[in-house]
Amino acid sequence: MEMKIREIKTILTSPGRNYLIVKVTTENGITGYGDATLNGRELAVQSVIDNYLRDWLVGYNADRITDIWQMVFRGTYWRGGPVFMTALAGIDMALWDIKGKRAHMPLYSLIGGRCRDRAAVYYHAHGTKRDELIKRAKEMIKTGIKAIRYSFDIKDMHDQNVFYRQPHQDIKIKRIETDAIKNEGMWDSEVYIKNLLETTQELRNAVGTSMELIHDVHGRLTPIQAARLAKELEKYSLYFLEDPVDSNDKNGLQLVRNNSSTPIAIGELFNTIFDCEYILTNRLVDYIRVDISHFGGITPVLQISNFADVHSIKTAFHGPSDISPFAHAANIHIDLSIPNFGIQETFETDAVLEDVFDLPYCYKDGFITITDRPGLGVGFNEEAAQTYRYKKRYLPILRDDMGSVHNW
Ligand code: GCO
Ligand code: MG
Repeated sequence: MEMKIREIKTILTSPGRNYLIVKVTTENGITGYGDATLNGRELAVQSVIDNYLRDWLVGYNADRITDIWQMVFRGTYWRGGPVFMTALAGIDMALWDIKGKRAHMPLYSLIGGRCRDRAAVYYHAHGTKRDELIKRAKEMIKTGIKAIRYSFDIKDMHDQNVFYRQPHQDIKIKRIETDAIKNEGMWDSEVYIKNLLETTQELRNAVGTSMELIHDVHGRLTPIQAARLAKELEKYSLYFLEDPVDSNDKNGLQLVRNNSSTPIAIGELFNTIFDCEYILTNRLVDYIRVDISHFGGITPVLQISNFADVHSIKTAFHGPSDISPFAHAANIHIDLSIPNFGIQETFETDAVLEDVFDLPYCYKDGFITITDRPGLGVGFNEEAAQTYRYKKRYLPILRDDMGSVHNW
C-alpha cells in the first residue's frame, strides 16, 4: 500500500546523555522514530539528515524499507562511514516503527516472531579500585545479574596522580583533562595487562562461577600482546574478550585466534556488512556485536545476523548508554527473534531518561523482556526532550608516555 513520507525531522536531546532522534511522519499521520546518535558527532549526523536525506526522501513510499535503504546506501555511490550509516539507521528504524504501528504488531512479530521468551543481558561493572569493583560485582549478583563487563582504573606505578583510563567510563578520574575538548588520558599497555590479569584472578575467585565475566580491550593492544593476554585469560573462562585488537586488523585478530581459546567478540566499529565479511567467513570471532545505529539500522542487522548464523557465530549487539532507547528496543526485538542470539549488552538506566522516553522493556534476573506495543514500542515525549538541551562533547584521546596517540 502506498504510504508517502510527509516529513522527516531530527530532535536533539540530552536526558543524561546526548541523543539524536529521527521522526518520520507519513501522509496519513503515522509517526515512527529512530535513533541516529553517534557519540560526539551528533551534529554531523543531523546535518546529513536535515540537509541531504530529508528533501530527497520526502514523497517516497514509507512501506518500501529495503528499497529506500538500497537507494541511500548504493545509490549515493560514496557509501559507508559512521556518520552516513548512522543517518541511514535513524531513517530505517523509523520506517520499521511505522510499519509496526500500521500493522499493529511489535517489531519482533514483523521479523519472524519470537524464538525465545527473554534475552540474557550483561551490565557494566566499574571500580576506580580493584576492591570497589569486586564489591560492586558481588552486589550485582544479589540483584540477579548474571553477566558483567568489568573495568577498573589503574594507578600509574610511577606517578600516583595519573590513572590509566579503562574503556569508556564517565567516572571522573584525574588525568590530563582540561575541558570537554581537550579530554586526554594516559595509557601504558603493559601496566594494563598486568593489572587486568591480577584483577581477573581476584574477581573470578570472588564471584566463583556464578557470574559470566566479559572484558573490553577497546582495540588497545598489539596483536602479539592481545594473543598473550587471551592465552593467559583462558584459565578464568571469560564469556568473551571484546575488541582485543584494532577492529580493522583482521590478520592481527587471526593471530589472537590461533593462540587462544578465549572466546572473542568484535563489531561496534563496523559500519557495513563488508567490514565483517572476512571475519565471519573465517570464523575469527564467536560473537558479532555490531551497533544497530552505526551499521545502518534494522535492515542490515537482520542480514548480518543471518550471515553470522551460517558460520555458527552468535550475536552480542552493542548496547551502551550512548545510544538511545529506540536503538536498545530495536536490539531487543531482534534478540528475541533471531536463532543465533547470544547476549545483549545493557546499562543501568538513569531515572532522567524516563522523563523523555517511555521504555517498553524491563530487566529481571539478568534477562530482558519487551512489551507487545506496536513497532519499536518506545514512547517519546517531544516536549520533555526539548527541555534537555544538547551539550557538545568530545570523545577522549589517549597518549603513551612519549606523547604519541594511542587507540582509545
Ligand atoms: C562498549 C563500547 C562503548 C564505547 C562507546 C563509545 O563495548 O560498550 O566499547 O563503551 O566506548 O560506545 O561511544
Ligand atoms: Mg566495546
